[in-house]
Amino acid sequence: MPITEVEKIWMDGELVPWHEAKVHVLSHALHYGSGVFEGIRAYETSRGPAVWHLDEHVKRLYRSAKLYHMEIPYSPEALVQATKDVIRANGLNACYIRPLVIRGYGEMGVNPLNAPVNVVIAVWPWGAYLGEDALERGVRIKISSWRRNGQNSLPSAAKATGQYINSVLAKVESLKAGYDEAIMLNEQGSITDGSGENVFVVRSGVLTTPPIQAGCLDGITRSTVMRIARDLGYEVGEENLVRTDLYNADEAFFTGTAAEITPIREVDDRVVGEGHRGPVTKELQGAFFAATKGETDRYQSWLTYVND
Ligand code: PPE
Repeated sequence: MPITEVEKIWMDGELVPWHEAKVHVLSHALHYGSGVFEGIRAYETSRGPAVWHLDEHVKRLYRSAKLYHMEIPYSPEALVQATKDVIRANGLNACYIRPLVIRGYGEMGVNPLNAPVNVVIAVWPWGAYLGEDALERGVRIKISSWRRNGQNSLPSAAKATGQYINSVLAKVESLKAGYDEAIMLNEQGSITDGSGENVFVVRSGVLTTPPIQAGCLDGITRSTVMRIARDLGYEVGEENLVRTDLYNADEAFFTGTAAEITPIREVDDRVVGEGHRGPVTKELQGAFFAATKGETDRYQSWLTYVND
């Protein structure tokens, strides 16, 4: 998806012009994937832009950094403030937010420990991740022939840049075969997640999503949707799923910061349910988007208002 450029990027404590936010080609992370990152969204509300689950995303960023022995040279509070500052500096009402912590320039060789740690927060307007009509029509997906990286190779508890090369294999395979997205199985054959989304199935009014231990990212939208669904009275379980659980579901959908709640209408050329967005998915989308706009009192604490 092409990037919509804005004015400024927050880089190592300063707001720099978009085209000056550069790193050296010998930066460690470019060669060895030694970076951790987040994907966050800010939504438009009647009180101005508000960042969705900012504290949760910042916490996950620190957990990811800890796994790779990266010391982030800022406090979580400073990164929260920087996020607000960069949104304000660009005058955005709604945007995607990409914090990135990398091992920078100064050392070559796999050992990252002596390379500096650089921190960037970029923002830009980003529409529907899987296409403009995907939120309504749903997407066609394929179970990838590529397996998800295992918990003892590239742990899914961290959101590291390097592990996305695994997602790239799956995503490209699915696109070249004419699908919109891929889902990867783990080495045991259970469903993990999409190349950039968690997955849920609905059957007889019960929602099920794979447990984190299956190898999916501990998605913040996943937890949010579990909470919203329970509040709406649905039973929600975390259980290992196999590919036929997707084929035989009444409904299936993806969750993710970028993907939000995207219905899945076909898996491996099998129509899921009625082949369009189902009623449960629609209800969850309605509750989700109302909350992002600040319209739901009980979920106000999930929003950080940029202008406060
Ligand atoms: N699984 C994967 C592999 C993943 O990358 C994401 C987020 C999720 C699940 C959902 O997690 P959460 O956003 O916390 O609900 N993927 C991010 C990056 C997408 C990209 O193409 O870049 C995102 O959605 O921001």
